[in-house]
Amino acid sequence: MILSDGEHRWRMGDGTGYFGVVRRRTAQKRGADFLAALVGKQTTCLRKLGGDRAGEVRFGRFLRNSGVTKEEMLAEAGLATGSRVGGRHVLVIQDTTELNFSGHVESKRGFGTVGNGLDIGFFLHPQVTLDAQTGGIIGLAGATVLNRTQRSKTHRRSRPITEKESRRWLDGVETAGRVLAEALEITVVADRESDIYEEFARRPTNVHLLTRAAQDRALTGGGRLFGFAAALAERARYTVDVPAKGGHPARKALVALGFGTVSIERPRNGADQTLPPQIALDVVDVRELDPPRGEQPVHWCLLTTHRVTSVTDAHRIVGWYRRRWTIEQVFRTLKGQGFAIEESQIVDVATLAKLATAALIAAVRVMQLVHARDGATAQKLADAFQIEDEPLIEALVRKLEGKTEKQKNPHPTGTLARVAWVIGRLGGWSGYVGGGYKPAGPKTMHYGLTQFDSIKHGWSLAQNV
Ligand SMILES: [Mn+2]
Repeated sequence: MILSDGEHRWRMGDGTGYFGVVRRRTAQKRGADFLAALVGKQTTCLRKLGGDRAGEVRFGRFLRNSGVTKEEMLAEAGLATGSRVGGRHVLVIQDTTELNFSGHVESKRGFGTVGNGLDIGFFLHPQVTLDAQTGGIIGLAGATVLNRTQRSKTHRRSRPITEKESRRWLDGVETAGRVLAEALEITVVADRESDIYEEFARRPTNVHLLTRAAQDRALTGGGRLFGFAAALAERARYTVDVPAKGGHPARKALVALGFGTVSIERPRNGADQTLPPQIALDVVDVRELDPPRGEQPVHWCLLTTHRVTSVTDAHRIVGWYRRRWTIEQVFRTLKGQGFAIEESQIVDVATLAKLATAALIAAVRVMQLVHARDGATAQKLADAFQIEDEPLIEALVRKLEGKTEKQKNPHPTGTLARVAWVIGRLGGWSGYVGGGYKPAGPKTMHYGLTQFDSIKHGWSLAQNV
């Protein structure tokens, strides 16, 4: 079997070629090669990656012994993302997804349990970076891989597991501030699990927070947060789309928007008593007026360190929070056709964590292209590719364009949309839009990247002659 990142090609079969190359390279570069190799494969299911049983064994050994750690891969991804954020306001969406391998219970070693306490697996907790203005994906800032077997380690018993697990939210904020230091502004966006007093108290000075409230916190001077939010004056009224969920059809909801400033009190129990006793935050509350009977009413109570003093500010905050769906899409891509990470045949947890990390980085790259494909994110090629790739991309445009106007790449040179057109075409997309033709989705983009990486390999060989 051959792995390629478009730049290098290694034969796995003799067991020496790949490792011979690897030893001469820096750790970070190795991480990048490994990722590119992974993107170049259609699935993370080991049997398919390895080809046959013998190949499967070899690939498993490669993953275990390649010397590429998940930390190196994440550092590499973070470095690339950090280099793209200069002068931009970025949203960093963080959330947790559960990888469940209960389909292979008997074969797995070293696993912890996932949410239901019985199945085996672990959690991935990434920080996905977006342009705040357009929503275009810039890349991965970092991620935590959490294996719950840590529960049983004696020396950790002194601290409750819930506290250790909630640490990932604080770590994510710290990572964002460090890795994306070149950004004009950083706003970390997260759901209710991230409503942690310490997170607000310890945020780095260059990071803003936007979190959905989970706790009905005591306010300075009396009263509670949820009562305060419910009593906010209505400042605007508008209609939102509520997507279909669990047997409930999609519907429209009329909502009222309110906002105000609060000072939340340090919790009496649980919180580190050296933290500041109060924190000033702004609240944006979106509440459905007249929810239909039997439907879950729309209600978001958002807490932010940004100042909110106008209806425009409040709408902006809600808009940023709604960008959270991007991370849900990354998770769906990771688990869906193409990557199928939960179907991996790898039996030991350290190797699988490595593979999951690589697949996560690749899934973010795939979603970058999906989001950029219609030009709405107005991104440059450099948000996902190397500037040196441009001559090859232009050669591919010429090769793939048809004779009619409809078959031409409609996007300007140097844009990510132009590259997404190429990658989509390489993945099997017809090139047509509208009239029943579907645009290129994650599976097509993933396959297109495979093709691109092998073409790039051939291209760089030709340039070197
Ligand atoms: Mn969540």
